[in-house]
Amino acid sequence: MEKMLAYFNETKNLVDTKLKEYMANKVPLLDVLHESINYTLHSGGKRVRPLFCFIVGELFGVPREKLVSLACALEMIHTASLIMDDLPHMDDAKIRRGKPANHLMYGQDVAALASIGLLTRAYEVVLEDTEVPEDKKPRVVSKLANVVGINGMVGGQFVDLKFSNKSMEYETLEYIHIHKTASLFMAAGSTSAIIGNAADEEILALEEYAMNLGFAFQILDDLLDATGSVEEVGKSLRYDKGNFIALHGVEKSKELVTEYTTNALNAVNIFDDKNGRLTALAHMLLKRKS
Ligand code: GRG
Repeated sequence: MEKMLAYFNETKNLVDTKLKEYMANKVPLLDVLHESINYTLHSGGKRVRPLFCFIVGELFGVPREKLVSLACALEMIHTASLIMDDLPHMDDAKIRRGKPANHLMYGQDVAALASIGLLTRAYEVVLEDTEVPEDKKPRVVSKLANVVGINGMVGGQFVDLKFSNKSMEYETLEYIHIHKTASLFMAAGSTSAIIGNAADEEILALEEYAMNLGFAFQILDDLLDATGSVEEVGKSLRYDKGNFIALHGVEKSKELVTEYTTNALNAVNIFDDKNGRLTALAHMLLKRKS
């Protein structure tokens, strides 16, 4: 586990440095917009999606410099979604990563623009990166667009806003979490695998792993909402909407975390002794407290 933590910190530092480069401001008139973007981009995110992207790259022998723009793009999409999710007409959250939400610092107008600015920059950095093979870019960018769009996070957020309540069907909850949370994990795995020339069955195995891990991650998020404190978890907690805890209770939800994690690990058995870091990542996420 210590080795994994060292690897985690290495990739996190690489991503942090590159994100600063990508989001450096060259136009003084845009200072406040960049401040708003960088406020949330560098407010202590765990960088889990980039980490998964690098782990998958390693499976296929892809050097980190070929993946760093993609890893940053995943984090930019994730951060854009957090800023938007916290807005008053969405989740109306006041605290994110232990700090005031972006719109409370910069206003709703600036926060909305920061989110869109980050989102669009994500596509730009991958497309402009000469390290990413040209023939892979259309498939990678298409996956990244798909995961955000109507059949991805936007759709998941819509269903969450309009249909989430304590008595909703399990299928509705499943739809929300596959699209809001698991799908970006899946895209992190599949886009990195595409750059690594993975076979279709390997991409499918990684998507299966990511979907199950994303689910376990989300149930854990709900458990933290239900049993943690704002100070510990570092964000506004949601008790009001339907979630795994409302549907199954705390104990059953904990069992589900283990069940989905086991499914995730089974999915990547095809990589035999090369799946050590995927196993370590799953165990690390199981232990998270925020
Ligand atoms: C992509 C701009 C854009 C919009 C899409 C707003 C929206 C539509 C979707 C919301 C998606 C969302 C916020 C899902 C929650 C996912 C989740 C479990 C977040 C917590 O992830 P961590 O723990 O967070 O990795 P840190 O703080 O570590 O980065």
